[in-house]
Amino acid sequence: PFLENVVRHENFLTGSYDTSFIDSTPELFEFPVRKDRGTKILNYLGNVTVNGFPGIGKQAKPIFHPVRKPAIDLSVPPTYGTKQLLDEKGPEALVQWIKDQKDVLLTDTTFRDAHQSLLATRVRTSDIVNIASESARLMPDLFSFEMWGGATFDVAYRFLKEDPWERLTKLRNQIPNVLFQMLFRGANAVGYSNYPDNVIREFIKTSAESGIDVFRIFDSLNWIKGMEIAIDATRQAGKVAEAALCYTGDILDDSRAKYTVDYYKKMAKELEATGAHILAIKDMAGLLKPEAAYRLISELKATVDIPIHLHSHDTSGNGIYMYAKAVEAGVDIVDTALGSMSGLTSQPSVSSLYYALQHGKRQVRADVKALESLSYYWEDVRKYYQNFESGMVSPHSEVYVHEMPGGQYSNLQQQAKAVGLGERWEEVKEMYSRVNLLFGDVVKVTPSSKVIGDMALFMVQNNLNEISVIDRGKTIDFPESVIEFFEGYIGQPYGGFPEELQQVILKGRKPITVRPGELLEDVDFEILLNKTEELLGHPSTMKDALAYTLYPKVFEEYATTKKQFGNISVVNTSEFLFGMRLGQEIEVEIERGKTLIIKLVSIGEPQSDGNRIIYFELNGQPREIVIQDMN
Ligand code: 3PY
Ligand code: ZN
Repeated sequence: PFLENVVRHENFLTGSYDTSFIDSTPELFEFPVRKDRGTKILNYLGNVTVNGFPGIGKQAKPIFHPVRKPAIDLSVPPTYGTKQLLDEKGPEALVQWIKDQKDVLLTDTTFRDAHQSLLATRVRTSDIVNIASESARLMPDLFSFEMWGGATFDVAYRFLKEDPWERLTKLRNQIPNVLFQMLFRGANAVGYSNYPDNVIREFIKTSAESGIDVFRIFDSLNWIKGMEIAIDATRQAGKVAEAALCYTGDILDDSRAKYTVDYYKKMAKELEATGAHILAIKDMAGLLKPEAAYRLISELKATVDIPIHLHSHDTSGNGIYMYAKAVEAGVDIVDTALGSMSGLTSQPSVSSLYYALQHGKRQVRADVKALESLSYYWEDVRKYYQNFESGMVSPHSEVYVHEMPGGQYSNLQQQAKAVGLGERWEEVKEMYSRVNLLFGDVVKVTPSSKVIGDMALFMVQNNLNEISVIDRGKTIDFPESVIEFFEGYIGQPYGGFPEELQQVILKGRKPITVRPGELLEDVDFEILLNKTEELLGHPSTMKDALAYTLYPKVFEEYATTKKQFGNISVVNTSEFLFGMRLGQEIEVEIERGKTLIIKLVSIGEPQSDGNRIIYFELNGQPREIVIQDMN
């Protein structure tokens, strides 16, 4: 706008300006709110009011009360924490500090896995940023905030139509004192298939520069080759490489002989040798039972020298008991969520763990009252997202049978609804465990869990079973993700692929046995930068280029929506998801100090072409918007 103002100014046009021109012409600095920003937001609001939000549909807008926030003095800076320790002294010193702690340390997952697991990852940046400054001050003793990665990257572009990199930047600005941790799927980055090595390296480098400190790196088949590049890139960025072994099966069950204590010990040793600063036990489904946790952690402690960080999900209801046993066995860090965002498919509750360990040998270092005050905020925010709840209201010990990751449960359920299988959810879950055995009992975590989920949906939808899949397989078009899996493009499963099934699915195609990254050509970021610039209609960055590489179609749709509706991340969640009520007036701050006052006056009847005219007032001026009624 500044340049536009300059070139249109009459002194500029007539050439009669000198060096004091800018100083003496203050009106150049008054940038009008470009008219189309308001129109675009009205278009969004009109559209969601008439057509509803994907996954919610059109329904009466619920009444939401203002969220409760802890009343604290934000002018007092947050106290020194792990972030400063890492920045000042480096990863090795941080590792030593972890080992020196007597108390058990915590990672809070409320900003990432908790809502990925309870609310299909739908929590928006504005709702997280709104409590960030308070969180920095009320949880300074945390080891880390897990606040990025996993599904949050994809879902931000795909459903929330916002830029996940902005979430990282905004949170980093408000939380200067605690480490930021992300979940990284090894060679699959934050996507669902392997990417070229230069994509993995560039993603880690850019994320590290943007504020991520701890990279929890895993491979969805526990294939260490799939993790090596990411571990190396993290170390090169001077950040903390937390390499994970994914826990599946049951080490105490002799009838599940595939994944034994020795299997995990061997993997842990290899990860340590590969350069891990910390070993994570990623119990993504919550299958680790209390006695098994005690045994596994005791043995791993005797096997590796690096600290152990335990991640789990409370689906079975045994989470706190299990964590207590892990603490007894010497685990260094565990993952918890704030009370109102904990339990069930999410992590165990931080305050429950606090009380469980209170006055014991190893305790949780936290201000439990402060935790409760933050939990009230999330109790209120969670209500906005009620339509994305899985419907699970009590512990499901059946997780020990289906073994579905907590982060997948509500997402797969949404996927099942989307393909018309919402009513057959019980069957889908049962099929999920059958597909696992059909595929040779694999580690199930994104993306291998998505392959199992896609196949389970496909088999239920097409009334297939273990026998007909083979018998009729030659004429069946299997889901793309299943074909890729059997081709070896997400890595090699422990124990290999079931051969007969592999042949049926691949129909003559040859599977690969090497690391896919060895075959995939590096991407040319120059080309991708140009492409994303063209899509967005403004200069793009490496962040855009990376997002486009991982999700070309999703990014294209995101760019189209952005052109159509502008930056809709500024709209409050109640309006973003449910639109407006007739007569309602709202304020939308489109940038600091620039607020639109929007009133929905009336909604016209549908016309013969299906369009409706929506009558708004924008800053007191009447405005009409035409919306296609899709109902
Ligand atoms: C993810 O990869 O998104 C996960 O949460 C795996 O547990
Ligand atoms: Zn998880």
